[in-house]
Order: sequence, then C-alpha cells, then structure tokens
Amino acid sequence: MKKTLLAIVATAIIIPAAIANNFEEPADAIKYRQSAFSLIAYNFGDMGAMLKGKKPFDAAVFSSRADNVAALSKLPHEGFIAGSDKGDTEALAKVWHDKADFDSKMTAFQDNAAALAVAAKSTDQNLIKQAFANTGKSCKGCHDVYKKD
Ligand code: ASC
Repeated sequence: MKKTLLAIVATAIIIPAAIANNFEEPADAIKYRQSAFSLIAYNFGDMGAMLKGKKPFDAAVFSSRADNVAALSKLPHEGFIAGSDKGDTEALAKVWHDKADFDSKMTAFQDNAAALAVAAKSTDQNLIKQAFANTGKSCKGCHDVYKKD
C-alpha cells in the first residue's frame, strides 16, 4: 500500500517534467506552437475589432476572448524545443541563442494576457484598452526580435 502511494506521488512529480518534451519531432513542436499562436491571433484579433469599432463591443464576448487568450498564452512556449529552429517556421535562431530573454518576454506576454482577462471583467474602457495595448505590445515586442518578417 505504502509503495503504491509512493509510486503515485513520484509519478505526479515526474510527469510535469516529462510533458515538457513530449514531441516526437521538431516539426510536431513547430505545428503545436503555430496552432496555439493562430488561436491566440483569432481571439485577440476579434477583441481588436471590437475596440477599433469594426464591430459592436460586446462585454461578454470580449471577456470570453480575453479568457481564451490568457489560457492560450501559456501554450506556445512548450513548442520552442531545441532543434525546432529548422523547418517550416518563422522563428529565428535567436530564440535559442537568447533563450533567457525570449523566455522572459513570453512570461511578460502571459502576465499581460492575464491582466487583460481581469480588466475585461471591469466596465472601465480605458483600463481595458490599456491592458489590450500592453498585450499587443508583448506580441509585437517579441515578433520584432524573434520572428522573420
Ligand atoms: C494580433 C496578431 C499579432 C499581434 C500583433 C500586435 O492580432 O495576429 O501578431 O496582434 O500585431 O501588435
């Protein structure tokens, strides 16, 4: 009994580390992160359309989109595995050369997306617009340095 419990606890501790590198090939990691980015772009783009007046602002939809982006923002990072600078990707090799900076930019994006999800639950349009702009800056700031034009 004790052994079984120990095995379960050990597995629970080991699994998260194993998940971090669960791709068979670099191409799978590239596909994974690109899929996440495309879901982020769709959700973020719709929020932008509402803020720019291209469509009516719907607070419930906007908030739901912001929640989606906050959750999705946590996904792409896992796909930037070693060796996945080669292949069908726009990621520059600099991602892996300056990994610590890249990682911190990715964390800043996640933090901004989380703040946007919180702001979206308020009725303060200025707060929402500022939080949206901060998140957009995170996207662009990283693309300018780490993504092919
Ligand atoms: C988007 C999208 C991006 C970012 C970026 C923000 O909607 O697809 O890559 O916003 O343009 O500056």
